[in-house]
Amino acid sequence: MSQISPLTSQISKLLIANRGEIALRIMRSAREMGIKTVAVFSEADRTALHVRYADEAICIGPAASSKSYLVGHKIIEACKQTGAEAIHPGYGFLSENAAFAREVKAAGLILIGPTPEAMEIMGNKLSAKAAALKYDIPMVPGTEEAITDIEEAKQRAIEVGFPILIKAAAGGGGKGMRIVEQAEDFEEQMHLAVSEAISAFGDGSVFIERYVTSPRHIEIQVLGDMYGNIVHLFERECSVQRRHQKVVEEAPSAVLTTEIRAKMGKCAVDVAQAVNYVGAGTVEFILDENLDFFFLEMNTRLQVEHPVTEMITGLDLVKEQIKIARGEVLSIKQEDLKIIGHAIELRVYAEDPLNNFLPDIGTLQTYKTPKGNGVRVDDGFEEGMEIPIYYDPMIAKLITYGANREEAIERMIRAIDEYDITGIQTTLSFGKFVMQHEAFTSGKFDTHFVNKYFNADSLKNDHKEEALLAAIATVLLLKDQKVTSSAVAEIAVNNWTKNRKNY
Ligand code: MV4
Repeated sequence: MSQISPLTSQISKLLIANRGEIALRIMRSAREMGIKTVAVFSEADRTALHVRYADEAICIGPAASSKSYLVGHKIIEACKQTGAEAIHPGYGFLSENAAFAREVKAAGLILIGPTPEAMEIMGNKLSAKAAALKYDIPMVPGTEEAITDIEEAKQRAIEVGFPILIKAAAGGGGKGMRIVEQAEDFEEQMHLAVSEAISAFGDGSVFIERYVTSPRHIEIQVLGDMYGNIVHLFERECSVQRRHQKVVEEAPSAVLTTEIRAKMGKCAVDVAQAVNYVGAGTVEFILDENLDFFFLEMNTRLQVEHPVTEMITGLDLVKEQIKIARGEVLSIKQEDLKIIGHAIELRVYAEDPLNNFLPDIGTLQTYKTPKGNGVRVDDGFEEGMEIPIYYDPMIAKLITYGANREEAIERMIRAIDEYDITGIQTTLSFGKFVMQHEAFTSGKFDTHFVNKYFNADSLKNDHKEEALLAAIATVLLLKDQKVTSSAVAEIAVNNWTKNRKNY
């Protein structure tokens, strides 16, 4: 039962400062709660689904995000114009921007998210680690402060042991990260890391950590209210990634024991506690071969992969975020939380896995989503729509749920086969490759999965089989007609190119 707390505020209209699948995802929860929704959109998104779904919609500028979705004052202005009392920033764009969070507050509006102070501390890996030092949180050995003296840092690197990893404090997406194998390369790599960090983040602060060579990336979902109550909603395994872009996520992880899960969960709650965390957040860890884990950083937003946590806990994270922002006391107790079943998410990108994942733009000529038991599709497109070039190439998130990991995988394969997309190339076939790979099914994989096992040929064989079947079918069809074998071959190839699923 939820308690009535003294500080609740009314949210009758919510502005969603985002686009695509996540804007729709947020609006659906708001609508279920009886909250009116306001969409903002760029000129490229006039006909987008999030605009049509919302109760009201305001154009905030040209296609480029820097002129629309990233312009804080236009979004605050849209709230004033429509009477929205709160803003949900989703992920990306302004979601982790502390300056924006302050402007929203100053305008008398509610930002669905943590305080600007928490965003700021967690926005820097060094200040995040410093905050976590208050508690007994395992961290990778290295330097606790930004490196100012290269010789001193090199001595520390020798103490810690090579290989070491240089990281940018302001970093994200693997930028400004460099592996150093031996002491004599240290100085050169340090200079390269600093200049990369300056050009990417305008901040050249770097630090070092021992390089964990084969880690798994495991993160813990947390929720905190305004009264210091914090719970964790277990882990998500996100090791299947390509160039720091996650491709497959699942919950729970195939390798965590109940004991490690509880320890990691407690650490995540402590990290959140260290910054008086309010709202939904994610604490990121790496896990080594001995199942020892280390805190890396905290993301102060709703994450793309949040649905897998929703599936295994039965919670609606967006609703929880809104209730927290209204000032309600967390209605969830840690001891009541339980993992039920297994969920997997595949990110469907408009990228060609046969061509080095080159972004593929164009029109969704066919777009039919899979349905049925245990299948959830979070998307923002319809058949006939164009994928705009201005934004993230993610078309959809395909999420499957099962009683256990095997069933979730089987459902994912079934759902991938049912998904019918033509007009653009997508990562669906790559997802099927992952689901069928022994390293994935056995659970024995790490962040190197894609580099280690995937090349375009692994998919081409799949297509060869399809081509052969098409050829046989064509021969059977034409066997009564007088045609040459080369003509049969040509027709077969044509049939195959026309009919093959564009995935
Ligand atoms: C590491 C690591 C190994 N050792 N830190 C990459 C992005 C940033 N979030 C942290 N990252 C890593 N930090 C130490 N000390 C390996 C990675 C890493 C990684 C982590 C999570 C998911 C994917 C990754 C891919 C490459 C490297």
